[in-house]
Parts: sequence; C-alpha cells; structure tokens
Amino acid sequence: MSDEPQTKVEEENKDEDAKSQSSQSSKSEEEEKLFEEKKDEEKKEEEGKKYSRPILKRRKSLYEGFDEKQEFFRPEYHFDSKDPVKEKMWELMDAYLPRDKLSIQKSIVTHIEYTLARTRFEIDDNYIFQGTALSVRDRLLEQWNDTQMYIRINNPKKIYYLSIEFLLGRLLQNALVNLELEDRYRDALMDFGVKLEEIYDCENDPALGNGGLGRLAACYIDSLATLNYPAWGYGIRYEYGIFKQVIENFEQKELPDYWLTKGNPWEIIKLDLQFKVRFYGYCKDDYRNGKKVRVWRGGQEVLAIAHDTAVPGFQTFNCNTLRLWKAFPSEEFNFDEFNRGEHQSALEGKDQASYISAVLYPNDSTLSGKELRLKQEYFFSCASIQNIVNRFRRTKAPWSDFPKYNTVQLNDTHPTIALVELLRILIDEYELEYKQAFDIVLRTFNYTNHTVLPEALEKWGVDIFERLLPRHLELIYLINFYFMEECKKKFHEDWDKIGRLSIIEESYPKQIRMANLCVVASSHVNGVAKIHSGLVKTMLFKDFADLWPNKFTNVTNGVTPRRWVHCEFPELSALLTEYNNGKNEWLAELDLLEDVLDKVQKEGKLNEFIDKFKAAKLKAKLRLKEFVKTHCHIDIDETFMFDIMVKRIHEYKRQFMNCLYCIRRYLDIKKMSPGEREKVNKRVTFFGGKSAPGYALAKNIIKLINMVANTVNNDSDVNKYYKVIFLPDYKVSSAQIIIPAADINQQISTAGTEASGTSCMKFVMTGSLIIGTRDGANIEIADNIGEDHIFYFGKNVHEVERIRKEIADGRRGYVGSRLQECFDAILNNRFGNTKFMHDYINGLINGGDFYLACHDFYDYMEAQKRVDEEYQKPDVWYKKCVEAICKMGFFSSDRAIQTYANEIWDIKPLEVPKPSITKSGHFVSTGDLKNLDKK
Ligand code: NBG
Repeated sequence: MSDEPQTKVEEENKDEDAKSQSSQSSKSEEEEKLFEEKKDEEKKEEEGKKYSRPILKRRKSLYEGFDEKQEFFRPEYHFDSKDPVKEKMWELMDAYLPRDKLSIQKSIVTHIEYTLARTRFEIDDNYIFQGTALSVRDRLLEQWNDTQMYIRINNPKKIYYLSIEFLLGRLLQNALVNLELEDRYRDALMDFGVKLEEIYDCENDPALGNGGLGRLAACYIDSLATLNYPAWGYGIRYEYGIFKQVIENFEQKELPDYWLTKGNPWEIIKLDLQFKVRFYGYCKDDYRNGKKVRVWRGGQEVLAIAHDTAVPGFQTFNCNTLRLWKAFPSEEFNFDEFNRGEHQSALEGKDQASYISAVLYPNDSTLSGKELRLKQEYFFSCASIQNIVNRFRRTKAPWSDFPKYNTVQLNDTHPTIALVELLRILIDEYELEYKQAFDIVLRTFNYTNHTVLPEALEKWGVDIFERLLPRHLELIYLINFYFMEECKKKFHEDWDKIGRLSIIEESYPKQIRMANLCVVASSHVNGVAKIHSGLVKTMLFKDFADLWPNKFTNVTNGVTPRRWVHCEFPELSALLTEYNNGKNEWLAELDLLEDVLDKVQKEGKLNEFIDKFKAAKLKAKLRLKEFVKTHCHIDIDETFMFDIMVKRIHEYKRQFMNCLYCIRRYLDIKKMSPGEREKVNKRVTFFGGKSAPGYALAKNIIKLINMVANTVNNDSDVNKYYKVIFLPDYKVSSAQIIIPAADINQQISTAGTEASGTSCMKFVMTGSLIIGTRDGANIEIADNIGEDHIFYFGKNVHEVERIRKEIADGRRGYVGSRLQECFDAILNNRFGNTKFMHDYINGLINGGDFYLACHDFYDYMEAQKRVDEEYQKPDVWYKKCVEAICKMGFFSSDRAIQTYANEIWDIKPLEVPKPSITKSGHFVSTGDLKNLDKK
C-alpha cells in the first residue's frame, strides 16, 4: 500500500497524525504542563472535589461530508491461498449496504415481504417496525462481522462482562443513532406516511433486569463498543423479563412479561454455538494417562445455545456482542417413550431444561435457597467460560498467558461460580496444578459489589451446592483451605476474624458466602460510588481490606448519554448540538459540555440558552402529561412543578418518607385559606417503581401512595394546587418519557444505603435538580455541579450510625407533632382503610426507625420548602439546571468504562478500520484464515 491516503476518512486521520507529529517538539513542555495540571486535579480529587478530565482523541462522525449516495467498501484481506470460488463471493460482498433513502426503503419493504412474508395489503405499523428493525440489523451485521473478524486476527486482550441481568430497553433508536442513520430512516419512513417515533413505540421493551444493576450493564456494553474495546456481554436470554406491574384497587398486581410476542428482530440465534452444562451427578477419582484426576459424572445435562445481539458503538465502526444463553434439552426428544404412550415423561426433560432460562427472578430477599436460581447462575457462567476458554485455546498460547488475553468482570456475585468453573476446567480437564490454576483465575477475575445491605449478599447452603454442583463445592473447599492457611499465618489465633473471612459460614446449615469467594479469587474489588467503595473497604470487607488493601478500589457508575440524553430528550440534544457549533461529538465526550457552557457565558448568550432550555423542558413535560392521560386517565397541568421519584420500591429508598411528605403537603394546603393557597408552589409528585412480589412492606407502600393520591387528586380544595400520581409499570421505555420531564427528582435514601443510584445522573443530565441525602452518587454529583445546585438534607452516614446506636439503646424515638399528624391521618384512615400500615407506623414510633424516616423528616421538609421557594424564582432555577447539565461529563458511562479499562482491566482499544470510499482502500493482512474457526 502506498503512503498516500486512499480515502477522505483516511486523509483526515493522516492530517491528525501529522498534527500530532509536528507538535512533537513542544510536546514535552505541553506534557509537563498537562502533568502538572493533572497533579493539581488529583489533589482536588483527594480533597473530594472535581476529577481530572481525561484528554481524549476527538470523535467525529464517520460519514460527515459524504453524499448519501456515497458507496463504502469493506477492508480487503490478504490470504495465503486464493480460492477462486470464494474470490467471487468476496467480490460480491465487498461493499457495505448503501445508506441512501431509496435503498433503505427498499430494504424495509423487502424484509416485510420476503422475511416476514406479509402481503402488500396488510402492512401495519408492527410490520413496519419489524421490517425497519431487520433492515437496520443487516447494517449492524456487516459491522459486527467485520469487527469480530478484526478482533480474531489481531487477538487483543478481551473483556468479558458477566451479568445475570441486561436491562436493555428498546434497541431500534439506539442502533439508528449509533449507526448515524436516524435522520435517513426518519425521511425514508416519512415517504410511507409513517412517523419514525411511532415505529419506535411498536418495539417491546426487553426488560431482562430488575433495576439499576441490569441497566448499568446495558449502559456499559454501549460504552465498551463506543470506546472500541473488544468486549462481550454474557447473560441469560430469559423468555419472561421482570413482571408487568398493574395497579388494581390501589395495589400492585404482577403479570408475566412475555416480551417475545412480536419475535425479536435483533437476535441472531447461533444453533451451532452450543455448550453442555451439567447439573447434579457425582465426583470420583479416575486415571487419565496414568495420572490421577477428579471427574464429575452423571446427573443432568442441558444445552446452552447462543442468542447474540449486535452492540454498535456511537460514531465508530466497532460492533460488539451481547451473548445471551438459552437453555435447551441436551438429549433428543425421546421417541421411544413417546411411542409407548408415555407422552408426559417423553417431554419432561425437555420442559425442565428450558425452565432454566425461562424467567428472570425479581430481586426478592427470599432468593437464596431457590435451586432454579443457582441453576441459572451456573448455567450462564458455565457456558460463557467454555466459550471464553475455547476462544483462547484457538490462539495456541500457553495457559499462563490466559490472564494476558482475558479479563472477566463479575457484575455482582451472581456469576461468581464462573471463577470456580474456570478453576475446574483448568484442573480437571487440562490437568494444571491447583496453585497455577488458581493464580490464573485470580489474575483473570474482578468483582463489582453493588450493595452493602447484608440481606442482599448472596449465600448458598452447602447442601444445595453439594447436590447441584458437587465438584464445585470440592473446589470451593480447596480454595478456602489454602485461604484459611494464609489467614492463620497472618492472624494467628484471631478466630473471630478468621471466621469472618472464611468463604464458609459455619452456621446451621452451613452457607457459602459468595462475596467472600469473589474477594478471595479476584484481583480487584470495586464499589460503584466513592462513599460506597469507602464502606465496602471499611465496613463490609474490612477484614479483607486489612489483608489486601490494594485490592479495593472505586469506579463511580455512569450512564450512556446516547440513550439518556439524546434518545430520551431530543429537544435538549438538539439544543446542546446547536451550541456546540452544530456538532454532536459531545455525545461521545460529555465533558465538552463544560466548554459549551463557558462559551455561552463568554458570548453573553446564557439567557438565550436558558430560554431555549425552558422551551425544551416544556415539551418534555407535555409528553409526560400525555402519557399520564393515557395510562392513568388523569389530567395534569404542565405549568406545575414536576417532582419525580422513580426506582424500585424499598424501605431504604424511603418512598414512604416521600409519601408522608405528600400527606403533610395535603394537610397544609387543606388548612389554608383560598388566598393562601394561591401562593402555594403548584406541584405534581410522581412515584413509579415495582416492588418485589414477595416484599409485603414495599407492596403496602405502593398501596398507601395510591390511596393518598386518590384522596388528594379528588379533593377540589387541593387538586388545583397539588396532585400525586403513581406511574404504573416503570421500565426503560417509560423512564425515557418520565425522566426528562422532571423539575426536581428525589434521591432520598438513608445515608450509607444506596450504593450509587444512577437515575439521579439521568435526571441531572436532562435538566432537573436533586433533593437528596448525602448518599451514593448524589455526593459526587454535588462535587461536580456545586453543592448549591443540590437540595441536600438529612443525616450523613456517620450520624446515621450514631443515631442507630441510640435507637438501639432506647435513647431515641422522636416523632414531633407535624409528623405525628401525618401518621394520625393514616392511623385514622383518612385515605380509606389503611390498616395495613398501622403496625409498621406503630413500630416506627416506638423506636423501629432503622432507616431514619422520622429522624430525617423535619430536615426533609425544610429542604422541600427551599425547593418550593427556589422554583418560584425561574431565573435562578433554570440557570442551575443548565449549569448542572453541562457539568455532568464525569457521569458518562464512557468515563466509567475508561476507568475500568485503565485501572482494572489493563486493556487497550482496538479500532476497526473505517469504511473506505475506494475499493482496495485498505488491507488487513491475515495469517492463515483457515485456522480461524467459526466460534
Ligand atoms: C444496585 C444499587 C444501586 C446501584 C446499582 C448499580 C443491586 C444489588 N444494586 O444503588 O442498589 O446504582 O446497583 O450499581 O441491584
């Protein structure tokens, strides 16, 4: 290849390279300066202030400046042996699909007729959705195939993100945005008389997760692709996602969420990519080539079959894989039995196997002990590890290189068994010595902790393990044996401490502490916010931190601005692009918004910017108003302040405290004269979120909220000034309507309980302010946007500890008259028969206020007062919103992934060649392609 640039894209890159070379001379000086600045920033960070802004290579559109008719070609590969038949095929496959409107339209109708077999006379929006999605998928597949091939040839270190949940949300818009084709498709569909936005609404929302943890995994795979990391997400392809919530007679009812009613246009089922997963059975010693080995035999085998979804990055050609495993029976259907008339038993094994991946478990506290759940955990961990091991073995590198090429991130403890599975494969199948095998495991795995609540820490009874995974239990004992030896050397006779460190809890029945196992066998353990990581180190895993202080670290969570700003709030996205010189690169580098703010201020355009933001916010509020009308049949006024709290319902998150405040507000307005009422800051308080089906208190709180809402909304003295709405079935797609409409959002967990919380990031990025405690991500948001931009209240984590002790000693139990009145309203059944809350309230009053709902209430009311006052000063309010939006760069999931990559995974990006405008535009030299098999 000559040195001349072959394409416009390359030419631009070359320019950049040249620029960076010509600046070599001054580089050291500049570097010096940067280094100094960085040191300063780090110092600030130490002080708990701002973080150091990374210097990234600027992103830009891949297609900017090209005509829609421009043809793009694929990279060519050099092969050792030329096969004429293949040459012909390759020639036919050498160009990417055209991106012009007509070609897009043709591809949509072609899919409707030839893939979906629909006649021209019966095309409805659902078919248009599917045709559109399939047409987009075609484009994803080209990128996906090229990326996978490029990764295989270059064999870089890979990151595997194991998560039992991926709460993806709808995929069509996200794919179009990342492919930079949203406007083209909008135009294309407009010619069919169809609005793209209406087509988005036809997509079922894949809700394969409970809440924050699953959604985080979805944001992270988006960022991994965007930042060009060779990454795989591994999980379970559930048939039923988290249940659908309906409210009947004020109560939550759960309906099954079969999300595949319209099929799933995105997934690629790889029937040939399957692994056997064994359960039950027995272990015994055996001899292989004269060597004693341990084998695991018998039991039941099921097949895990790969269901892949392509994960495109934004403004890059890289496209990664989300691989979800679905369970199938491993043996063929038993025809003999069937013919003998034993229909039931012939089908039994088949049913049992497919149960494994059928349903996502809601995060009940009663999960432990559910055998099917442990089966799910092992099922996907085992298939994923086999897949990873096979991929590695193809490279023929020695086992000692395994950690050099692979790193695995455990998203919470649910996939912990994966590390035991790798150990098992290394020892039992490849006959490595324990020490070497364990060292490989240790250097490969990392673990993210997502909660410090003791009841949410996974433990499994030894008995259930013994039955289901007998060999894994032996290996866990072995790990623990060596670990305990180490502890004894270090802590001598401190048996309490050693007991706490042990992977096995000597309770009755004995339990395996999955979190301890993770810590022992991972190189890094991280929390998800600064305060949370601190608690992980100083409380939850204090004993471990004494042993291995350097193992513990923090990676503050982040969210993807592609979905959580651009897709959910298009008017705001357009505004930010407008003020960023018409360029949307801020979507890949959210820090740029700080420059936008500086520029707007310097040019004296801040007021104009704020006015436009206000207009955008109004549009978002009107969308929510419409949504409320459709789903709750209630009219709300968009000029009211929208006050929103959406998240899973849990005692520690304190929706109950918010509900008490709703009651307080209602009682106050009720007592006012008409004249006084006119001065009230008009508000709608929104709640949304699901309770785990078995969590009685959370369900009662939902019922109470709905009953209070019913009273408030039907009271003509009050409803002109205040309303309360419970938004049913909160999920990713409705979050995208709800979040951007907020003026204020509530993040009010008891300090020290919410590991991070990520909705607060989405709220602030779309221009609402937080009323919240010094907990989770709130703290770092305040550090970044300024404390005067958040309505803080409540006891901090140290005070919480102290007060809890006082409560326990019987020295505390304060309610006070303003709160007592709220309790009385419930106790006197003012909102209907609310007897179901009486015991709980009496418990609180009598010293059971573990989450400090009473103790924080007065301070909370004060903060609410400040919110009301400030909202009445729109100049101050909206300025704060806009400033906050522009200072949220730190909370992009791109930053979070960058941190994992640098500090935990030690992994480099691998950028796939961009499409070329000339044939033979660029070459990728390969070795012997024949060695690269399909997997
Ligand atoms: C949740 C925390 C949230 C956090 C998410 C993502 C679990 C176990 N934990 O605070 O409660 O934002 O994880 O880290 O679901």
